Amino acid sequence: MKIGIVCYPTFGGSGVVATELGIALGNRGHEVHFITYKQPVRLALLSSNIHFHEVHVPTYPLFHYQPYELALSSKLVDMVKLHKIELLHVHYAIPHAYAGYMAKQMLAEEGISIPMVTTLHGTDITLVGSHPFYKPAVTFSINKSDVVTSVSQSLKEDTLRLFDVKNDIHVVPNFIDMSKYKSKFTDCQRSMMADEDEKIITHISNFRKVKRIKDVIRIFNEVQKKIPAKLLMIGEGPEKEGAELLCKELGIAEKVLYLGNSNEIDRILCFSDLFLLPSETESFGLVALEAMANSAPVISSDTGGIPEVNKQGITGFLSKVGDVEEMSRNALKLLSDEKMLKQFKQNAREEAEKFDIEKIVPLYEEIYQKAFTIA
Ligand code: GMT
Repeated sequence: MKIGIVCYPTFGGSGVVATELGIALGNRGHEVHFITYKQPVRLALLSSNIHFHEVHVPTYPLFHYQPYELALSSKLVDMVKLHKIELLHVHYAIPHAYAGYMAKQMLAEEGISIPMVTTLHGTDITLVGSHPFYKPAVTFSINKSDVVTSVSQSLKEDTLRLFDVKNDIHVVPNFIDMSKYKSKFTDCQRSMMADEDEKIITHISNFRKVKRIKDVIRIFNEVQKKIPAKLLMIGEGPEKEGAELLCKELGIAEKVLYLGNSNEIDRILCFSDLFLLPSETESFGLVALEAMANSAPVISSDTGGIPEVNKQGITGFLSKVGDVEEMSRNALKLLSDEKMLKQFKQNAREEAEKFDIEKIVPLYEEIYQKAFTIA
């Protein structure tokens, strides 16, 4: 199959999922074309059947906002015609599903019919998409997609609650390539981050409000009062400065390392004892799955799709959003009981295996076949 993938090329989960899916489809013999404004961060290697086409948006002083949707839909039309792309898979409704639908319509004018699969990822529904300023366009583009998928049951329910959706939503969970975790990294840099006797706690995100970064710091603050520990913070975003200030105020700045963005998070997760994800909402929590694949148990909030990934009392603990006290207690309970910690680490890894890419990619291939019969 010749598949065009549209996604955000950044560090966010939707871009990561789209990129890993495209690579896996390429490995399974499909021809994959990524169409976006920058080469996706996880797309290190292009090959004979994995291509990248950059969307250029020329700036013009008249425009206060440059029309990306227009440039994207035009590029989609050109690429579909040039490479004979047979199906479009757009990740994140805004504005990709909208631009995809416009491309479909333009192609139809020329007698070319192409199915479009839209995957909803979370904030395109819960935070941004349901805003009254976007809602009519998002509802329209979801309803005009030939097949719609969501990354969790929880996101499907949110979509049905927030939008007047006419078509079915298929739940296809996010995934992880477990073959990457068969062997441990040999150049493990644990000793550069912490002393032997210190536990390592990790948080990775885009440091936006929804991630409740200050809860991460407060949980760590409670833990480090009782046991030697370091907190590794990976990512960049608007809440970072406030978090750094809070660390200073609490007198723990030396125990918290901010490592910036990284596309090699496994090299840090591989020696992490615990992962913190106290988000306000999370459609899935791909990063929790990545932590679990690296045998790190997860202390998280009990919200959105997180309970579909992190299992209470098995792979970690879940608490009400903002319940820093309980999250700290659970973190301490786990980190101070070596036997329990070992068991949770093993459980986390085993649970992650249920989301192995080998099990999930065929589900997308089935969805593509279905899209052909609908379009
Ligand atoms: O976490 C973010 O804010 C980034 C966002 C994105 O669009 O990349 O992540 C969303 O999609 C991920 C992949 O499907 C999910 O794992 C994240 O849970 C989801 N984020 C939210 O729902 C807040």
